[in-house]
Amino acid sequence: MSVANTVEVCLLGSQNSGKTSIASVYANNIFYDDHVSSFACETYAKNVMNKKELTNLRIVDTPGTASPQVYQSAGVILLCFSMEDETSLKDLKEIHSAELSNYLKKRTPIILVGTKSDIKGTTTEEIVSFDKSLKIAEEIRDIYNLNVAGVVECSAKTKNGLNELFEEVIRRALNQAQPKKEPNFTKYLTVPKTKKKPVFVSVMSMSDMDDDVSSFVYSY
Ligand SMILES: Nc1nc2c(ncn2[C@@H]2O[C@H](COP(=O)(O)OP(=O)(O)OP(=O)(O)O)[C@@H](O)[C@H]2O)c(=O)[nH]1
Ligand SMILES: [Mg+2]
Repeated sequence: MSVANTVEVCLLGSQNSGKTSIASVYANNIFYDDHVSSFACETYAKNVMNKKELTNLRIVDTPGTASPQVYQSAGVILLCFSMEDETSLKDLKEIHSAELSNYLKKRTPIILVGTKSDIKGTTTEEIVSFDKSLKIAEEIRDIYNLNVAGVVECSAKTKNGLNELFEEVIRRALNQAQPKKEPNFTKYLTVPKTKKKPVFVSVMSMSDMDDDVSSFVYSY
């Protein structure tokens, strides 16, 4: 089966927020317990079935921030925070969104991703609640007029919520209809009205691609 379309998604967020783990587990099924800080952007790729068509998903993992060219070309942006570290959530508002509002010229859909959801119930430390992350998501949407689609909680360690996250990424990138019922670890926001036209990722034919190579990684 040939690839019907390509979707690029960019992972941003503080150090240690679990970006590489999300990309590595979803694309290659590999989870590392040790934290090895990323120093450069790295792109993971995976072919995913979506509505009986093959979508080539390119997941751009960053060291936390990236030059505008990197996220400007993405069809969806994932702003990641660790559910065990409230500062990483605040950083999304104070650092990452402030930068996006300056350099992101398109209405790219943005999803806040609460990572490490498996720690719920395993620690006495306070973890970031869904309500808290939703409040920040709404603030980012309203203060910076960014196209914040919602919040998804997931775990790279247990894979809980990971498929749903990337299904949502593909739906948003290709502007497909949302499911009628949200999973209970997901909350979508109402998108503010804007005069700007929405920009969607280009849908291209990649029939010459080797379908057997469903997952690979390269750096730049
Ligand atoms: N319990 C748990 N730990 C996780 C999960 N995801 C990542 N971690 C751990 O969190 C640490 C950081 O994960 P990374 O994926 O390297 O984080 P990162 O955001 O890429 O970090 P930088 O590259 O430094 O920005 C590692 O020790 C991971 O094992 C998760 O879902 N659950
Ligand atoms: Mg990393």
